[in-house]
Amino acid sequence: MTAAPLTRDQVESVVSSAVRAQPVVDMHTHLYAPVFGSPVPTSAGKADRGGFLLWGLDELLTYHYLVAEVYRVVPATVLPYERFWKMTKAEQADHIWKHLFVERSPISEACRGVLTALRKLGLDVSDRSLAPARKWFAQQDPSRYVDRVMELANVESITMTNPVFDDAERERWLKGVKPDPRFEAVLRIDPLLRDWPAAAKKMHAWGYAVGTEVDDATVEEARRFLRDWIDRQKAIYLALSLPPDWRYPADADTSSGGTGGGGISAGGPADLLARAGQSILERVVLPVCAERGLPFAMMIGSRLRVNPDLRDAGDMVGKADVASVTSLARAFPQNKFFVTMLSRENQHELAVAARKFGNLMVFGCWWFVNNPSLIDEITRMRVELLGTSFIPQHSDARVLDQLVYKWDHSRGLIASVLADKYRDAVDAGWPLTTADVERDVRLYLKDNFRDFLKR
Ligand code: FIX
Ligand code: ZN
Repeated sequence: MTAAPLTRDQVESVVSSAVRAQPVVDMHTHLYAPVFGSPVPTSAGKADRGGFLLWGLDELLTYHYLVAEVYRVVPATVLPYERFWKMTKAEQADHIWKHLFVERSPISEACRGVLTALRKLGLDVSDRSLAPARKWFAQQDPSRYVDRVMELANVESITMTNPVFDDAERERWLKGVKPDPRFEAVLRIDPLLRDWPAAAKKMHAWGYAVGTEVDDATVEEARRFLRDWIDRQKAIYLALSLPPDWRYPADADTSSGGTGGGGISAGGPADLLARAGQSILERVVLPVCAERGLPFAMMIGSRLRVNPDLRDAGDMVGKADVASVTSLARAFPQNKFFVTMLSRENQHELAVAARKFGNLMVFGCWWFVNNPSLIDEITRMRVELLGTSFIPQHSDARVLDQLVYKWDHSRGLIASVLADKYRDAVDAGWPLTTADVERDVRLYLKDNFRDFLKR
């Protein structure tokens, strides 16, 4: 017997409960399983020794989003970058807390996120002091803390980002590492397309007979390199980010409004780099992804290190070319593409592109569009254009505790959009049930991702 259809007034609470109750599979983060190790705080005056799994108050406060924001308040002419980077994490955190939380109201999304995380962890900062919170974090046991955060955030699986061209990452895998099954690996390969000559040099040193020239021998060896690392990491997809001026094909003429291509000086070094990247994409990355049935994730629109002194905080957004995405999806129908774009201006065109290609899965409100006003706008537009066939969000968390706030904030926004859309369906006479809502929410927060991996 089918359950009684929901009334218009029942929709909001049913949707909100379903969204809160549905465990999330977080398809893109920079988090690591505890087995990779965590940074070891060092004494004052020295920066912390690097580590993989970042967690706790000082990491929350020194998130690169907040570093960028504090440098708007205390400029480099007052606090030279080098001096900031020489501080310990605790000293950096104190500096950010003072200037962005105490001396000004913490109302940016990144500031608000810290407050949400602390509140939901049961910490009280009403006295505006960090001391009690610091004491509490110092008492947490990292391995049990992962369980607590995943439970609080209602996240059942964390997808890592594993950049094979990063020496520390590569060494860690070569030593042998078996992540906890709740953490899944993604083979991140940005230099392959962003800087093939540099990538080729590293790969050659690692024993793969590749050359700068992308000839048949290099193609075979580069494919072997990817297969080796997919197997070593048990990677569930391959990923990279691309600059706003990435084009596919690299040399298509766009002066006549042609589809895709162009945007990079013809014949210059940039053009050669673009052509090498295109060969690697067409002859190495996509064939290996297709043979292994793995999606290829493209995160498009990040212009890296426009202010190098800010390090990870120094990256910028740029409007990219959606026609290049459609050219690629059309040229490689046997491949599966996850795509997210960084510029607000690209979102509508990308959603329409996804209507044209079933092998294109749009995901997330990435980085500079991961803010309430834009999550609402983008999710509303995507539901109107794509229905239930997209992945509304990923956290991009770099610090474990961020899962608590990123998913709390996003669940609220996604629920609000869905409630409006379900009310419209009820108003149009559709006999919507709670089971329908729960099924759709599971698609949005888990099954669209899992099913696309298996497709
Ligand atoms: O390329 C990426 O995976 C980006 O998400 C990161 O590079 C970026 O720093 C980030 O963490 C944004 O949220
Ligand atoms: Zn990321």
